[in-house]
Amino acid sequence: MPKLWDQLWIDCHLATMVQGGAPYGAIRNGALAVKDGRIAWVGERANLHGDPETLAGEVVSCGGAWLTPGLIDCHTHLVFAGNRAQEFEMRLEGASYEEIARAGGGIISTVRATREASLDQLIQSGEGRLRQLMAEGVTTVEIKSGYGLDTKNELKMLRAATALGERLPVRVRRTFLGAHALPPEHADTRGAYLDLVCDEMIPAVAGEGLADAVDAFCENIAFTRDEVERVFKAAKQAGLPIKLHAEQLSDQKGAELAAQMGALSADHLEYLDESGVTAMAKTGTVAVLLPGAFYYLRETKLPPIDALRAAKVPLALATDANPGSSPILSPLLILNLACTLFHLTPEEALAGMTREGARALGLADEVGTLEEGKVADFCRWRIEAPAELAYWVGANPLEQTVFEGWVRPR
Ligand code: DI6
Ligand code: FE
Repeated sequence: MPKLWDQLWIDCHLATMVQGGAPYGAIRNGALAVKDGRIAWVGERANLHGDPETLAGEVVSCGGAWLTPGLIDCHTHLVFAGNRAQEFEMRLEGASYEEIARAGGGIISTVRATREASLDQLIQSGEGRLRQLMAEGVTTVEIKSGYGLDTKNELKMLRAATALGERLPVRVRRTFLGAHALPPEHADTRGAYLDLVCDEMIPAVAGEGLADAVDAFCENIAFTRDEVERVFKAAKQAGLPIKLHAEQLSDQKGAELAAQMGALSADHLEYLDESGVTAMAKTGTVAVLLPGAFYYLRETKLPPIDALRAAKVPLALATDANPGSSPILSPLLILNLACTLFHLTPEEALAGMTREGARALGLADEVGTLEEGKVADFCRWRIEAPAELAYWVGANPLEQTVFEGWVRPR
C-alpha cells in the first residue's frame, strides 16, 4: 500500500511561528508530515487520522523535542578573503570604524584580499563559515557581494555564493552590493564608479542570473541617497528587487528612499527617524535588525524598536556576518543579542530569523513557518521551551536539521 506521506515527525512540540494564534504559533504534542519535500500536514498528534505507521513510510519519534522552521539568515557578507583582527585591535585602542574606513582600511582592506583570492579560495573559506551557520540550524542564507568592487571581482564573489548553494544543502540567495564602498582606483571619480555599477555590473550580473537582489550602503563613508537612487533605478531596469544598508551610522533618509522605491528591506536602522518608520510601514518594507554589528562596534544608539513595533513594521533579524563590523557566525547568539541589546522578546527574535527573515528575502510563500504547502525546512531542538533558543549563549541544542524534506548530515 502506498503511504500518504514520506515521513511523519511525532513526539514533538511545534513552534510553527504562524501569526495570530498561540505564542510562537505553538502546537504542543504535535505532528508534522512531509511529502515530496514539502510540509503536507501540521497539527496535534491527537488529530492524526490513523496510526503513524499506516500514514507515512517513515516515522520519526522526537522524544519531546521542539521543531521550529529552519533558521533564515537574511543579511550576510559571508564570502570574502582574509580577516580584520588587526582592525579590531585598532578599534580597541580607540580608532572608530569610520576613521579606519577613511584611512583606507575597513571594507577596502577586505576588497584588497578578496581581489587577490581565486574563486576556489573564496568558495573554500566561505564554505567553512557557512557550515558554522548551518550547524546552528540555518537552512536559508543571503550572501552579498561588495568586496570586489569591479566587474570581474563582483562576478567572482557572486559565482562563489552560487557555488556554495549548489554544493551544500542550504538555500542561498545572492545579493549584488557593488555600491558598498568606493574602490581606491575611483577615489577621485565617484561618478565613473557609479556608471560602472549601473551600466556595466548590474546588467552583467542580471544577464548571467547571478543575483536575486541589489543592495547598497547609504552612509557618509559610502554612498549618498541620490547615488543610491541611481543604483536602485538600474536594478529595477534589470528586473531585480532592491534592499538597503540604511541609517547604520547616521541618518541619511535612506530607509525612506528604499521604502518609497518598494525595497524588500532596509537594514541596520540605528539612526532611523519617525518619518522613516512611517515610510517603511506604508510600503511593508521589512526592518532587518543587526544587533551583531551594534554590539561589535559598541554602538550606543538603538534602532527605534518601539516605533517600528507600533507601526507594525515587520522585524527581521540577521547575523550581518562580515569580517569588519560583525565577525559573528552564530545565529543563536544573534537571537540573544536581539533580546539583551535591542529588547526584542524571544518570540520576536525567533520570528525575525524565521518568518520575517523569509519576508525580507521575498520568500514568505516558500519558507519561514511550519505550514502546509511550505518547503519542509525545519530544525529539531533539545529544549523545553522555544525561549531557550534566545536564552542560552554557547549552548547549541540543535539535534537535527531537515532541508527540503531531507535530514541534513551533521
Ligand atoms: N555595513 C556593515 O555592517 C557591513 N557592510 C555595511 O555596509 C560591514 C562590512 C565590513 O566592514 O566589511
Ligand atoms: Fe551588512
